[in-house]
Amino acid sequence: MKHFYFLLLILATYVIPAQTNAELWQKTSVYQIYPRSYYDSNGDGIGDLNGIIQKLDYIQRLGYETIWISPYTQSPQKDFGYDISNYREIAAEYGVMADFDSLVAAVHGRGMKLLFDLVLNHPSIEHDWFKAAASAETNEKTDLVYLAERTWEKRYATA
Ligand SMILES: [Ca+2]
Repeated sequence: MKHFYFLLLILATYVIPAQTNAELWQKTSVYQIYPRSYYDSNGDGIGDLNGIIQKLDYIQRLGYETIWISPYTQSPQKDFGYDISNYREIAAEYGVMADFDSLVAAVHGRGMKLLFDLVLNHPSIEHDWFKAAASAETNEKTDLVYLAERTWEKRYATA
């Protein structure tokens, strides 16, 4: 799936020509940021939202109009942040919600756009909905979470 997004990014950036009636993704240039390895503003060795803010002028000088940020919400980091355990809270290592609000304001203040990489199709096993769905055969979350893991559990339980 990550390769699909990369291909989409290439198409949006280089292949599809800018058109006046085109959608944003068809006409903008996109700078993709993986926050953990981008810019560390507080010296803890982990990139963070304030680090992104500090680099906005640089990104804009490069000619980019839109920033696409890989997941930055709470995650146990078993899939490099793509395993979200809470979609409503900023991961502590990246900052707090006020930092996120500052990032949005700083991006928009430069006339730039911001894309969020919301990974809704595979939350962490630590997400509340996943835990509820996995706790029993049927409950109110069972239909919301597809548990491929159960296949694995059954496979290894009989081995
Ligand atoms: Ca940091």
